[in-house]
Amino acid sequence: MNSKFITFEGGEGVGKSTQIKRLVSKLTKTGVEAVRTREPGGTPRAEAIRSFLLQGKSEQWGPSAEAILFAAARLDHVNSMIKPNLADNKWVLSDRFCDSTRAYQGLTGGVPDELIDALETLALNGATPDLTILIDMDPELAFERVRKRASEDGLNLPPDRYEKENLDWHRRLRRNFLDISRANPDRFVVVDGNQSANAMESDIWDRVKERFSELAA
Ligand code: Z5A
Repeated sequence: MNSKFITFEGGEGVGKSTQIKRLVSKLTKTGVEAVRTREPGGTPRAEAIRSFLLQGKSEQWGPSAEAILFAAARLDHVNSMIKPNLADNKWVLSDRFCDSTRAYQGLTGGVPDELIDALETLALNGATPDLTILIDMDPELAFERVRKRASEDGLNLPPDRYEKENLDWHRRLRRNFLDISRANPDRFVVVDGNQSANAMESDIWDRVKERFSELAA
């Protein structure tokens, strides 16, 4: 079976990490070799940029500089992790990818389309996802999940770079992700995040089998 590149997108707490793990495990049971990765990050150099970004150290430079940093991390991720695994015939599943830059820094953060387009061309280096799964839900409900996770984990961490934006900002972000999905109907499927993890898992599995008919064989 030919390798595939699948990305998961959406706001914080919608269930991307939970579902990506479940999809890797489903694919593995089907005999597909699948690897999970994330952005920003996925390689040691990109993880170093992740810490810098999410600790808010780049905020004072403005959203265009942040978009460039996300792209720098992505370029290393694509060239050192994503492409080699695809070339090795593995399926690569990434928790966030280029649509996060377009949604967060571009459409919501105000970075012009021309810069976002140029960074995308540079950083993807031809590695366009075969399928992008957008998990869509009301950010207020998603934040309740994040708060519950923090209290169950006994963590009292300060909010990261984007957690501290207000609810209106996150509602705009949600609309922008949906706009991106409508502009790329051949690549995106949109899944309702406001359902149980098991229901979402079977919804996603049905959509993946629909998209890659070789899995159903
Ligand atoms: N960012 C950017 O600005 N530009 C870019 O180009 C890129 C990223 C690539 C990375 O954050 C930040 O970087 C992100 C965008 C920005 N900022 N924000 N905000 P991250 O990687 O640290 O966090 P995240 O991507 O937002 O993930 P998350 O908080 O871990 O959420 P999630 O992966 O979508 O959800 P989860 O971990 O699977 O689930 C959250 C909790 O809900 C957890 O306790 C689960 O057990 C629970 N859960 C999961 N599913 C369900 C269901 N169905 N029902 C009930 N509870 C559930």
